[in-house]
Amino acid sequence: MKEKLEQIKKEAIEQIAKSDALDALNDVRVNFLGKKGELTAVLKGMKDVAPEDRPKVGQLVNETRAEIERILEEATKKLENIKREMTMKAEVIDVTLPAKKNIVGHRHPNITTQEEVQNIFIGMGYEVIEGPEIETDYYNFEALNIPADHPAKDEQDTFYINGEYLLRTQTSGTQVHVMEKGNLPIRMIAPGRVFRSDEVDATHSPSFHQIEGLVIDKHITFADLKGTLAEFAKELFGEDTKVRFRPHHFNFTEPSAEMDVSCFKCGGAGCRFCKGTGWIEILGCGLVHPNVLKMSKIDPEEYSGFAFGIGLERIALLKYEIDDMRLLYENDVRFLKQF
Ligand code: 2U9
Repeated sequence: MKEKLEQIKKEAIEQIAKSDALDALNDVRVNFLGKKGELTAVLKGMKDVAPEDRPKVGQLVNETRAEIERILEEATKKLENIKREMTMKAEVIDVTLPAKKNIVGHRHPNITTQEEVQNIFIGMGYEVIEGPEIETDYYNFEALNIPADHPAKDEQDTFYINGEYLLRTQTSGTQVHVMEKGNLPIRMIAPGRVFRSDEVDATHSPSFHQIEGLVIDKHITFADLKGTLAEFAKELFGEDTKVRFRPHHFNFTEPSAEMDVSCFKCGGAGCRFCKGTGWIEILGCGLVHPNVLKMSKIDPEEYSGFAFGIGLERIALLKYEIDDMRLLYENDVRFLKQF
């Protein structure tokens, strides 16, 4: 029996020595120590051993098993170390190689412009309030003193969703929502996307962005409007910027005006940029129409206000000297990353 066990051990050691992979070692383990392995077979044969010899033989079997296990363990560790070293060699990182360039996106010129305009008004104490892009006829037109037969309400100019809802054509509904809440005074700007059923060309898009402003307090006059917007123009286009107001008509303001800034390219002398006039139109404005105040339950005898509207894309095109609005929407990164 002793010889048989010695023989098993010898064979096991030989096979372990020949194993050059972890799988092969596992096969050795199964062949010798497994349920159907050679040592287990010896244990199963114990019934043929004389009872007085059994403890001795049992001890021998256990010792042999322990010895094979120890050698297997040693061999496994050795192979594992070799494997780890090979992996480390294969995965070595050359820290001297140049790093891969991470392409990071950046703000769209529209957003940069919006934030610039917003920050100027935030600096003057205005709140920034966003409203819904889907409005009812009341908030988009009626509450702004735009009558049912006004051409702006024509289906050719407005995207109607159904009889009740439409895509807002201006952000003014946002100010109406704020006025209805009745917390006066109001000093707010409403930035956001608006929609008009326009054909796409160099200066028009069916979806564009506005920033509208509204101030309502006691004793607000046209002087407040002029002072505020003149200061805004200086901050946006430079300290030397002059402004002029030309009479205009809007249903929601009375009196109404359009504001021009002195050309920031030629300083007012006249150039290709300002089409020789020295002036560039940038916004519309006026004192809030008494009807508009009344409809939102504000007493025009006690309160007055001014409002203005800025087309954001127009400002972005001017600031970045882009001559076609379509370039802002084509999303050609090679173009956009210049700004
Ligand atoms: C309320 C009362 C009055 C907002 C105003 C304009 C003048 C204006 C245009 C600028 C270029 C539209 O995007 S554009 O085509 N807007 O000229 N907007 S006053 O007046 C309001 C708004 C809300 C309650």
